[in-house]
Amino acid sequence: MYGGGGIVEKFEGLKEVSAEDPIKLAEFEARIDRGEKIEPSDWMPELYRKQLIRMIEQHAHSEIIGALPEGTWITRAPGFKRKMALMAKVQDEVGHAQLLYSAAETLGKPREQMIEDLITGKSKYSNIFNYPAFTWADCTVISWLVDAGAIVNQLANSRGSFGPYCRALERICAEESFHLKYGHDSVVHLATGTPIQREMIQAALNRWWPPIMHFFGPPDKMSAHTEVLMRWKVKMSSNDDCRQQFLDMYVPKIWELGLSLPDPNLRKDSESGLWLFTEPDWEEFKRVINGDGPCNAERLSVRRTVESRGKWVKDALKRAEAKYVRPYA
Ligand code: BYC
Repeated sequence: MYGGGGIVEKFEGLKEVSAEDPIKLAEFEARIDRGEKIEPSDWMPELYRKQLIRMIEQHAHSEIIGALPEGTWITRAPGFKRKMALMAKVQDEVGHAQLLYSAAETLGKPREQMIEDLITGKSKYSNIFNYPAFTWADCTVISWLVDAGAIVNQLANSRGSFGPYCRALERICAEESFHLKYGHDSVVHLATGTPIQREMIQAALNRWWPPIMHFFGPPDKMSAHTEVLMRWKVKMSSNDDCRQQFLDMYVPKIWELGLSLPDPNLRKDSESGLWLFTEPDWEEFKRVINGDGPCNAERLSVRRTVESRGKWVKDALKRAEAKYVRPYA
């Protein structure tokens, strides 16, 4: 089935793949087809390594930057219980970044380089975190629907081919499912509250809907990486499939709360079973992921400040030979 030539032909446009040893490539693809996990010390095509580093690194950056819009609400959360829950959630997101940076490091890119590429704007991170969380309702929409979208994508990919990424995703999904419950509870509280609370949550939903539609990535026909990533089981569900699954699971729940969505064309087609919607503005998406969204500059500036303020801690940790100096009493 895997005559090396056949595989290489399918990747005709991809010079890097056709330069690989065809026998090793065939063995690699056969392992993937059998559902085996690829581990960091196993042979892998350079393109697989590169694509994984790109995707896992962007994912890690998204977690660490994603902690910022909700993080700003910790001091302003309504009530002690919600403050505690939000604090734990934000801490989890930063923990997810740690897991993901470790998974990406196994592929050979040092963490310092990844952080450098984030703060210099070289690497991407999720579009969604470049929008402001003006009100507490914005914060609850992130906790519910952004986490919901993330779970759809991550649950699928946790069954993928690269061992360290899959194991990180399994743990992340378990934690995200608590976030989802907390987010849902917070949204229900507002949606069943006073008229002002209902107005707040509706306004937040209207603001976040377009970036949420963007969150799953461009339509499959415009997606640059889906084909090769799905072939090698890094992505187990395409951008369009994840978006459809999200709409199927969450639009009815949003409508049940008496809330509306800012898309008059949004409906489920009874024949195809697919959701129909107005295409979100893909030009805006491109601008935002390339650094020109409402909050990109602010988000990166926070990370740069954190890096420069925390540098002495990292330097101290690296100097194992340095003697501990007793502080004055
Ligand atoms: N945002 O060929 P495509 C969380 C880029 S955080 C920005 O379809 P691919 C949370 C894409 O990178 C969890 N950029 O790409 C945290 C590519 O650009 P480059 C976030 C995007 O990789 C805190 C170009 O567009 N989840 O849950 O096949 C609080 C072409 O796209 C986006 C992940 O990171 C986007 N939305 O598929 C609360 C999941 N979409 O690299 C919650 C991991 C596309 O060629 N990532 N681009 O310059 C993935 O699953 C995939 O990378 C994507 C995109 C589905 C996002």
